Amino acid sequence: MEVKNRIILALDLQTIVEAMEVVRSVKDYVDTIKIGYPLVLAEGLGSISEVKKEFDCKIIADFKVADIPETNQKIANLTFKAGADAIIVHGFVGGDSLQACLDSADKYEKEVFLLTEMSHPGAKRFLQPAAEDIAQMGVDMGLKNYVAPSTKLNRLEKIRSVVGDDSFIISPGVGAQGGDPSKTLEFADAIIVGRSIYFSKDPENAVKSIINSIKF
Ligand code: OMP
Repeated sequence: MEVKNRIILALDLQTIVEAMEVVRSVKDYVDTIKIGYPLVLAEGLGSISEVKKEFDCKIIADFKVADIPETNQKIANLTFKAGADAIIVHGFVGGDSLQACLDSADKYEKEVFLLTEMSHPGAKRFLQPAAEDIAQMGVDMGLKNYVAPSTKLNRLEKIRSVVGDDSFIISPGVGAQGGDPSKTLEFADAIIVGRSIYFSKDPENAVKSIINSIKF
């Protein structure tokens, strides 16, 4: 997936009006937007197509899908039908559950991102010990897209070594959770940024200063 300026906006606002306002102010710099439960549960699945139609951007649906294969497939089908270009899927539920999402993505010609390890401190207990195995499962199943944390650079580096340089890693946790854009981009292909942009008084300026801080 091509990501303009290597920045993905996490649009975790809870009204479509606020969400549209933020996207409008950053649209010259950002062409890939992650929409997840906060906006969709507040405003409906239609938010995906609304944002996409207005700004002609790519949408990654962050539904962290983690169910049995049959349910995963329904979730993925509905998500792609709603206009998402990609979906984020958990790996800890196993290969059959992941495969169901890959099958759906194939059918709709869309993409799957596999979540390996997470950015928050609590992920250390259960997810961290399994993360490399999850990433390896992705490699074995031919997956190209991964999510790995910017807040734990040694772990991000490790995941990169498992999935290889040809894989595409997007990395959340930059800004509000303490991750650094430049350091993250040494190992990731794009950063995911939410609050530092949408809570800024001037989102356009916030994006510009992140771009300026990135040593390409
Ligand atoms: P901010 O912390 O506001 O920049 O937002 C980070 C975004 O990335 C939120 O939408 C999180 O749900 C998401 N995220 C993480 O923060 N950590 C992860 O490990 C994984 C994700 C994700 O899958 O996007």
